[in-house]
This record gives sequence, C-alpha cells and structure tokens, in this order.
Amino acid sequence: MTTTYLSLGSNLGARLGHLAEAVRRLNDLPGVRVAGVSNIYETAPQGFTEQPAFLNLAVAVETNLEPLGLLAHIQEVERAMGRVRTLRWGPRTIDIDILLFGREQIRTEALEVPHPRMGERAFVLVPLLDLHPPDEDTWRRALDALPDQGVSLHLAGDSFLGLTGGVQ
Ligand code: GSY
Repeated sequence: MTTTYLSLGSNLGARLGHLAEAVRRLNDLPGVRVAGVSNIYETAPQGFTEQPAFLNLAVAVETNLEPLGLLAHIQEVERAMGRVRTLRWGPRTIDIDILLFGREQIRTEALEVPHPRMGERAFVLVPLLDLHPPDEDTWRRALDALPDQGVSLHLAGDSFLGLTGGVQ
C-alpha cells in the first residue's frame, strides 16, 4: 500500500461540486481510499492568467495500484466529468495531478513524480502542506521562497467532507 498525494483544481461551473464529485469518484476506484482531504483554497490562475479563479485542494490517497494504473484511473475520472483538453493551460471542470507517489521518483513520458512544477505553485503547495506529506520541511521552504500567488482559504476541509458524502 502506498500513500500518494493528488492536487485537484476546478475553475468552470460549480467548482466546489466538481471537486466533491471528483473526490467521491477517486474514493470509489478499485484499490483506492481517500485518507485525507485538505482545506479548499480560492487561487488566482497561474500560467494562462486570463481565465476564472480556481478552487484547489489536495488529497492523500492510499492505493495498491501501480503509478501508471492510478494515472489511467485518474484520467478516466477527468473524462467522465467532462474534461475536454482544448487549451493546454485553459479553464477546466476538473484537473487532477499526481504530486507524490510514496517516495518514488518517476520520470517517464506519461508521468513525472514528484510533479515537476509543484515547487513553483502555491496553489499546489498550500493545500499539500495541510496534509503533512513526506519531506514536509522541503515543501514548506519551497512555498516560503515563492512570491504571493493569491491563495486564500475558501472552505475548511471538514466542512467540505460533508459535500463528498463523507469519503473517509
Ligand atoms: O495545473 C492545474 C491547472 N491549473 C491551475 C490550478 O489548478 N490552479 C491555479 N490557480 N492555476 C492553474 N493553472 C493551471 S494550468
């Protein structure tokens, strides 16, 4: 069993509802249990900035799947929720990224873990740090070195869990 950390974001339509549905769908996957959910943050868009603000959160997931198996299931959840990859950095109903997979280092065409850009993204690091991941101090230092990227608390994680039907 491996603990893996995922980042979820939504900036189209019912953002909170999309996040709740995604967490529920992840928990329903075979070989997957959502073991922790961060607070939910309103975050200014990074990369392509001419798009609506995001809601972001992170989840800790226990899984007996291999990394690429988990990735395939995650992409299926994104597809089932209507994510269409039009603009690479554009608006989306749901985006799910694998940040950490235990302490594994993976560098393949399909998947890079730790996620190659997570250290530059406050919208990833702030929720992740709520979950006390491995090498927490390293990620805390990375966050402290970033300029203000416009991340503010939107909803406490325990209130959010009610919306997911209580996945834990
Ligand atoms: O990489 C995830 C999608 N994404 C986001 C996001 O989730 N949050 C914020 N604040 N900006 C983003 N830009 C992209 S692309």
